Amino acid sequence: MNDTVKSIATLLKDLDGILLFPHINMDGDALGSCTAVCLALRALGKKSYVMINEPVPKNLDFLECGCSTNDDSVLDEVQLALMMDCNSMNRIPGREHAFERGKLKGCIDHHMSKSTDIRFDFVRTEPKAAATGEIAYNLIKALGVPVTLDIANCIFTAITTDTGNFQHSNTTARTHDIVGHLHKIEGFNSKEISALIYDRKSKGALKMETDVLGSLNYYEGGKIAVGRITQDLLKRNGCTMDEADGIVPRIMSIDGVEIGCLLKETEMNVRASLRSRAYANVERVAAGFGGGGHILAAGCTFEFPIDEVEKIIVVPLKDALKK
Ligand SMILES: [Mn+2]
Repeated sequence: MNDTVKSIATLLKDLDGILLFPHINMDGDALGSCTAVCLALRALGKKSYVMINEPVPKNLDFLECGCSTNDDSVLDEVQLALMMDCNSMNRIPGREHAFERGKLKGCIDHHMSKSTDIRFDFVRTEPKAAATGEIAYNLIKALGVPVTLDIANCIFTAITTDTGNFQHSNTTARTHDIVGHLHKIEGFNSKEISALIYDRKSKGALKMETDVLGSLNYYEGGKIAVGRITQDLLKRNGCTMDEADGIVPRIMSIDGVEIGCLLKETEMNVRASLRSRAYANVERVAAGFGGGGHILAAGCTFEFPIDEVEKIIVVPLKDALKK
């Protein structure tokens, strides 16, 4: 099942009371896509909110636009619960009940992995879309809603963050076409938004980045680089995990690295962020541990200590180099 953006727009026009769900550890694409669509639905006079249950990362604070709430009782009736940039209940922990309230359930995403735990009434998956924000943009156009400055900022953020600022191989002509349209919106300033996203690092975050990059473990002659963020490291630098966003691209900027892996120790588990430069399929590695993502960018979680995680994950990462 893959519904068209047009058919979803037609359906949305008849609905009211819509909750939008970005994935846990929200990023610019998840929150930007949800907020953009929320604003478009509000422009059509509909009640709509973005349902979150964690703080918005500091560098994305401008994406809220008065849309987000952690209280689903703001809506008496939820005619649609819509997941964006994710497709499974385990990506919205703590918000399952709110999602279940949706009389209809929908999904708009660009990840390859298929949901097995939700019966969606409609799904739009575009694995070739650089960001869910591209699909959100097309949906907003199909709804006939004018793109406001707030919507443009949300879509731009979704796209710039998911493309590594237009450097990843997922960047296409369509990506630039959409951003080209955003530049025509009155007041739109990509430099200003980029500075909000990328240039508000704390001194502690920069110190943490330096610590991680200075203690990378290399494997297979430097083709694999593994970094670690422990709770201790966060505390020492007065940082939160969302401030670690810029580290993976730095790992991938090292000459000769094909696979970058960043292990993040949270209070409950260890999350692995995996990236590959050109050919290694890290989506397959992540899927082997119950995670998912894209061929060149994926993630998974582990329930044991970070030292063990490194030993375990390096084995399939080495295999991924051969395929
Ligand atoms: Mn995305």
